[in-house]
Amino acid sequence: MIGFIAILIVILLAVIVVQIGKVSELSAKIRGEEGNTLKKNTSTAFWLLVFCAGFLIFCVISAYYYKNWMLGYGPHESASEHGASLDSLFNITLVITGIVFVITHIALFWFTWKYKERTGGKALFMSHNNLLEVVWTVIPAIVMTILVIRGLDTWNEVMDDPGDEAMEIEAMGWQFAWNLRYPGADNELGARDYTLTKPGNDVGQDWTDTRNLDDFIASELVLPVGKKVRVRIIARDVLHNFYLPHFRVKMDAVPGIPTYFVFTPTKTTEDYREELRKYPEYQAPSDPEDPNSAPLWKAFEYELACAELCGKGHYSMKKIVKVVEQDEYDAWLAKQKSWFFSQVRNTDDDPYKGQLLDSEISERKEAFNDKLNLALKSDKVDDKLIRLEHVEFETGSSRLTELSVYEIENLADALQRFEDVKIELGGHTDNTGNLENNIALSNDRANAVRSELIEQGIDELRLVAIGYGPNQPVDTNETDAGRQNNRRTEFKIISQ
Ligand SMILES: [Cu+2]
Repeated sequence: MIGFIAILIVILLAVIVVQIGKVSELSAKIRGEEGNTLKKNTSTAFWLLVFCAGFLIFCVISAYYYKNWMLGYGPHESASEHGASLDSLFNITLVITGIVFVITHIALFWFTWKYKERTGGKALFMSHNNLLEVVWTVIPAIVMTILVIRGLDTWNEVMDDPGDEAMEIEAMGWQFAWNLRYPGADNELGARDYTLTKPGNDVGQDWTDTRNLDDFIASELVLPVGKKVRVRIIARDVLHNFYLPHFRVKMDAVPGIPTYFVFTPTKTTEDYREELRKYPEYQAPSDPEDPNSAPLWKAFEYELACAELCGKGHYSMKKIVKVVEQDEYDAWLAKQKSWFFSQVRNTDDDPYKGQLLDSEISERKEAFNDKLNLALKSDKVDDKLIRLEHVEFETGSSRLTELSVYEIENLADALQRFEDVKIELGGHTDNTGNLENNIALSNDRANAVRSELIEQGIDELRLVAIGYGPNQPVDTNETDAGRQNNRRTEFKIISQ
């Protein structure tokens, strides 16, 4: 509404100015001062010259004034390896077009002065001028060729495929966010297929490809400094653009056409902040409303943006980018959770549901051995007791589930290594149902584990099995979770 009124006022003012102009023209006519137009033309031409000078000076001053906010200068020198060559390309273009800009503006306004109205002045008739035409065709052609060749050269350098030496990540643009996928421990991104895209599988990862299992989705783009990165760039819906301004990285994300960009970050976020710190512009508070907020240099973060106007939520595609030292990167990496193991494992989408994966088997074995080593080292009775977390039985029976065998194998393996160790296997139940039955069941279960160990070659004299029934609860029997916790098989090291 205010905007509308403002426009209305401007229009009305324009009408008034035009009317005043008409009135003064009429009055001049009445006074018979038509010779005045010559004078007026001269003064207009003069003021145009003044305007030209003012405009060019203003261009130079404003460029100088804002230089520390612009990419490519002062604190904003490129934070990537290839960025410097892109910047020099831009600078060469700026110098060439800058010279042309100044010359054409001076000529434009100078001509309004030189060819202002004169009494008896006559226009020159010229049908064409070969020399002039050759000059204004050849010079731009040469300049363009130089710029394009240098541009192609830089482009080839930037687009050079690094092969195996780079780490690879994937950025998928969608309305309205970025999905950042890292390859996990195997350093390889798993296969994807857009037809597999569904809630819970944003990227369409194919879980039958085991390279996918350790891939993780990161909430921020974190990169180690000095390491070459190849970003696979894809789009799920419309055109987006993967833009890292501080690294001079910019590439379209096109649905159906994978693109990529290779770059090496050379400055950590901290380095960049230290650079900004040297400039007075970045001492101002980062929140203009709050004078106590951190100064701009300290609040600085690299950012990933979408540089394609992709819809009404376009602005929200901003993500923070962190460039850190290798050890900090490794620490961050260790905290990331595989999407498969945290979101998909043992759901209906999991093709390995009901099986143990190799990585899980070795992980469990490691955890088991850690606990055992601790128990063997300790003098405390409590520490000698170890719960067989993954030994389970079918409901109400002493039949071991298929997957229980892995942990029993770990135990058998340990007993073979430590020949002097003798253990007591303890079966425990919750308190539902008949006490005698529970004791019998827990006894059967402890003995089932014992038999399995004997079968695996462990001397039966080293193994005692006892059924405790519900007599040694470790949790409440009032809740489902508590009862489940109480149903367990443990072993105790009785001598070593
Ligand atoms: Cu976008």
